Amino acid sequence: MFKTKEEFKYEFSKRIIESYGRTVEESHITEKFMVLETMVRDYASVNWAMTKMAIQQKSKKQLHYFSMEFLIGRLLVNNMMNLGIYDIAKEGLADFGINIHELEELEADAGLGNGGLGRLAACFMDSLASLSYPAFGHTIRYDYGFFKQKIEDGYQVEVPDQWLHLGYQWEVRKPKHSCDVKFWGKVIWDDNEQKWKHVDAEAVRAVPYDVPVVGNDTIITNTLRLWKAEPSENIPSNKDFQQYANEVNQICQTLYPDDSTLAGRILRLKQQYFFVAAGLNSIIRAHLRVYPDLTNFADKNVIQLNDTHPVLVIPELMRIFMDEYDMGWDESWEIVKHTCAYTNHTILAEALEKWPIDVMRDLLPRIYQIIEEIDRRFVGFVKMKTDGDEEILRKVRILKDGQVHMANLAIAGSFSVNGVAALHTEILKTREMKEFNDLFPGKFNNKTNGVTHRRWLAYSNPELTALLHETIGDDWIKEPDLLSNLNKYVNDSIVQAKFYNVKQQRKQVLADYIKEHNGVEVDVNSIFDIQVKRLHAYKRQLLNIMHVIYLYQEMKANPDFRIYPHTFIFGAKAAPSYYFAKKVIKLINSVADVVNNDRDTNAYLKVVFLENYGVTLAEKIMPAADVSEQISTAGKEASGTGNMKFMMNGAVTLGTMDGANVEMYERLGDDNIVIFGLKDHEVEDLKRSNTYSAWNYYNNDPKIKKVVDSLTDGTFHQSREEFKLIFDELMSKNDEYFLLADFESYREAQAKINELYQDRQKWSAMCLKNIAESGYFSSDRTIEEYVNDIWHLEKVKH
Ligand code: B1H
Repeated sequence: MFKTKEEFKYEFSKRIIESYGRTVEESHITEKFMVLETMVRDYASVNWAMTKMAIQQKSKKQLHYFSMEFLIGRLLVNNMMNLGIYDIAKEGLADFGINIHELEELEADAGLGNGGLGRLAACFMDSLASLSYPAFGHTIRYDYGFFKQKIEDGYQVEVPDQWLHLGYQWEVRKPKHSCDVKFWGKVIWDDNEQKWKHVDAEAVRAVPYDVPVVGNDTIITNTLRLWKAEPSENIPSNKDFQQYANEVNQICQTLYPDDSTLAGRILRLKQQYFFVAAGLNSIIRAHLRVYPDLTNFADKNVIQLNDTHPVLVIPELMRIFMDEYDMGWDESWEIVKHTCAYTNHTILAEALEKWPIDVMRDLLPRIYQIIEEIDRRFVGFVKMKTDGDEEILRKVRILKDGQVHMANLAIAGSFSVNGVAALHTEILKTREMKEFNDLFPGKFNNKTNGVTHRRWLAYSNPELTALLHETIGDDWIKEPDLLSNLNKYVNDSIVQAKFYNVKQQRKQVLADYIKEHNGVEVDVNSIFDIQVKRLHAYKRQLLNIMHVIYLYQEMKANPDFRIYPHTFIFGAKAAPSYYFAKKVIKLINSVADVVNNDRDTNAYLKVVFLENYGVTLAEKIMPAADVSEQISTAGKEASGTGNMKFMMNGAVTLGTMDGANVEMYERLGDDNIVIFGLKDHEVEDLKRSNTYSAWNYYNNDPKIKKVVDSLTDGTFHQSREEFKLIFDELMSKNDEYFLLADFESYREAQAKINELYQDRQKWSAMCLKNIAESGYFSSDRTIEEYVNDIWHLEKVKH
């Protein structure tokens, strides 16, 4: 493998000639890109093979992270940097007259996920490899990732994400690890063999594509296994092949871009069982290549279930142990319970998965039968523990109301249940899952989320990284806690000035992007106030834009009222069927049109909606923010992870006491974060007492009335019907997420930001403090906690 620039150049030109029969100069830019990616993958392959051998030979326990989503984003720069070959490649390419950044831009953003949950899985894979822990990720190889968002006339339009267009150089197809997964059919008792048999089933071939997960400064290279569905060799006899093939191809066609409702029910359940069954099959076979039987399965494997989507792991493992390896129920159940751990990511009722019993019974007859037995035994256990308390039983049962309750199955069948931030876990333990917490003392635990500081700071913000290196050295890359060494420099005016410069540079990069993509000129001296995340009512992008409307109205009405110049920046995809969310996008764009073109105010106020927010765009946005908007209704955002990325890049959070904001506040204190709004218990009290009235706020606060009225009086759209849906959500439906209750406190918090920013030194000190305290929010810390409390892995050394 190449070690010097000259070796790199030799290898690069050799590969171009071998692959395309041309010289480097003659080759097309996509050919250069594909050869570079292949070279990096092959470079990683040596360590990859060694890692697999080391795990086998040293009989290490492995983690298997099952997730319907891995929002990995681009890998080229990340992998080259982690391998320490970025500079060699960059300079070698430059000698050929190739700008490495142009090649980087050709890589598709692998969007195999919706949002925070999928990006968390990707950050975890990076930390696991970088900390040298043996880990496998299992997911689906979707033909189309999360849709690309276009904005047309202010409306969101969804375009398919053809991420496999140029092929995916990172993946390696592994047909030898293929297996069949069975659907439909029926279950019969075989008297001869004395066991249950699944007959007349339809088989689907599962083929794995492995992607190397390259750690930073380690020889450990883990695997992300993407499962693809193909027609089996055992073609069903009762179906036309074309129809069968179409049905098979549908399984991996699209990611469900909907994290608010469950769509396409049967297909989604098929997806879940498909990758769960395939993944487990490969794990069992790998286990039996090293050990004589499955009795030590739980000692050598731990399976983390990323939300309820992969919870069929529990009954499927039972099926494998009992039906394929002749183990008894009790022995199988003990192993399953010691292997599986479950992470809960939300308390939103609509996201808690339930499957109609008849759907499950038809599609997965043997699995359903096993779930029935799990439920039957669980009912016995609960009755025994609670002296037959019917109310508790009703809450915790797995099968009820004609549905299979997946979270209940997950809790019953795993040894650990964790929430993703302290407040979220507390709410699970004391409110949402209280009965379970009483039944299983000690099973519930908290693992506050984190993000990889390598991608989100070191690689995406090289300017800030250089400043950190000259100020506190580079040990923080290995040990992110050492960012706290920056605490010594928070009040150092030279470091403050340098930080301010870095921030201005990064704001310029984003401003250039905005100019190019939105055609809007924004002032880098204005406050960049940014809210980027999925669009959802509880995340309250609407509160943000309502406050913008208020500022605009106030400046129009009162020539003495002027704010320090602000640029309010939004980025958010709405689920395609989520009409309210799509209307909020249209509202933001309509407000932007009016405000940006109003000469009375546009020196003070601009609004920008960035289209197609995703991992790659986030890498440009995070470094450029002055203010990070984290304004969900308290109790609703389980953790948030964007909040952490902003913090690491030196933005000040404007947030509610929700999710991980609470833990940021604990570290930063009142002086370095701006908190507003109702607390979780206050929201709960309001709900319980049934006293909240949106109309009271509307009638008693003229500012609120004026803003709300502007939704339907033609200010932002000629049709008064355009934003009626939003008006109704606030007024007729009594404002479920308490925007009006929090409006005044939000307005005051914004006014405070307006003041604070104008003291440049003080502001820079706040930003530096945020960076200094952000080490805690590295996913390296989160992973170490999972390892110590749940997974019990050992580091691998070759
Ligand atoms: C989170 C989801 C989610 N929580 C259902 N739940 C989905 C639910 O396709 N679906 O059906 C997809 C995703 N995603 C997020 O997880 C939380 O809202 C964030 O607060 C949290 O930071 C993130 C990671 O834990």
